Amino acid sequence: MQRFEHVGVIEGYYGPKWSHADRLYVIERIGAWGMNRYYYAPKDDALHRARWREPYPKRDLDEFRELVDRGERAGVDVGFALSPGLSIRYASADDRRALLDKFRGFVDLGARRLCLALDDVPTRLQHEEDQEAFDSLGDAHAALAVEIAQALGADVGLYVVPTDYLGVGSSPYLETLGAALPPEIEIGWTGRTVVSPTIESREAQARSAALERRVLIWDNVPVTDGPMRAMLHMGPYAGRAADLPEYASGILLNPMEHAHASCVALYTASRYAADPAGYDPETAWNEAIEEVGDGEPEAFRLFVEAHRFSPLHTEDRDRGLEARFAEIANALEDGRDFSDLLLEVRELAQRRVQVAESLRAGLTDRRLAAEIDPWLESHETESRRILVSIEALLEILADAPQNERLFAFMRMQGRLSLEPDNGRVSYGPRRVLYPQLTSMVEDEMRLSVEPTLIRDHCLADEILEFVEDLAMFALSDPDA
Ligand code: LTM
Repeated sequence: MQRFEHVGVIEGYYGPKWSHADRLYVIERIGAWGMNRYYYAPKDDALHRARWREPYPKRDLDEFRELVDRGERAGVDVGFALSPGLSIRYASADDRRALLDKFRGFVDLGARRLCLALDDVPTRLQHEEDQEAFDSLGDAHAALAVEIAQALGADVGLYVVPTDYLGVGSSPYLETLGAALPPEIEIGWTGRTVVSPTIESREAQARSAALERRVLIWDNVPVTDGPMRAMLHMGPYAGRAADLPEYASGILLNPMEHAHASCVALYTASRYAADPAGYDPETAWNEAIEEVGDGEPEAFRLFVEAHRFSPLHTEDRDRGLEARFAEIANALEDGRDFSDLLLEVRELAQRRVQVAESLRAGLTDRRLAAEIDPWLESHETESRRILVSIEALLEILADAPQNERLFAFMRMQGRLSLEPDNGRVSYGPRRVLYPQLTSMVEDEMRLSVEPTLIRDHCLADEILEFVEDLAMFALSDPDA
């Protein structure tokens, strides 16, 4: 039975980078959870990507050295990525030397893992000299990777993130890399799309066959960059096949820009990696809540329940609340009395309205409290919208004079109109685009069949609309 060799994090998203303190924190946490890799690859670090030729200043190098040292103590190999593909001239000896020198700088700090990140760069050779020197982009990438690996020697592990990094089919580009790169060079893959809802073993098998080695999965979980920025992905790691180690040498999770909030997904992934066949996402998620939500685990549980939605969990908005609400809808349809259920939902909503205050005051991890604050706001607002509408419905359906029932509906609308919208998503998205693609090849790029543009999927809105429809029915003139 194969096991994963590499398990950890690749900080490889677009947007604000983690702070040095965040990285030290995550390296320690993941090491304690049995993970063994952290790669530095933030897309918005200009010196990693757009201005890759320029050296890092001493201050950055000192911090990098501290990461390597901390990693050593925590059992985590700290690696560094460079992403030269936006401007490199593959045929230029000067460019290749500049890249190698910069990689060597990381080795001098003690790093023994490097990553050549060629994702999200032009998918054709751009420069005339390159078109003359190489038959294809694949040839240029293969030649560069082999040269770097040979120059750095066997002590350094090289991870290549190819330009064609998703999908299940093969391509001439992938076959070129597979055939040219020695087996000890790891090659990346994100699954059948960018944020793969599941990773099936037959998909991994196909990609590993094309690349002639086990793939090292760059898993875009729980990342929320680009059009996903309004989301907070707090669900458990899920949907990855139990026999993935047969075809994958490891998994590296690409986190959210919120380092501490990413720890729910990271912890659960560590449990999956330790025992893919025995992994139970909900057990791991409950353990993560206790640890990450230290100080206020019950409030934290209610909060993360409302932030589980992601391509891995497209039905999760707040399962407890949703189940009770569905019972009301069923009772109404069957003509049964649902007043007790309404009281129960009111209580669920009251508890949820308190969550933000409890977490602001009681979470032990203050950095986590700060990261999630915009979502505490949206959670509080949406919870209050639910509570206001349920309280109004209780009044509207009460045995009371018609004018009082009608005023209750108007008061409800007045209160709802004052609720702010900060654009963050709680209880499921009103609108979000997931960057799900079928191919990274320029002319073949299409949106995939996975849920991509999600609209009108907020549970708070659904509860509100249910209440409004019922209220309008109960309050309208039956003879009109
Ligand atoms: O996934 C890869 C290999 N590259 C980029 C990431 O940098 C980015 O964070 C994710 C999610 O948007 N998508 C990518 O294509």
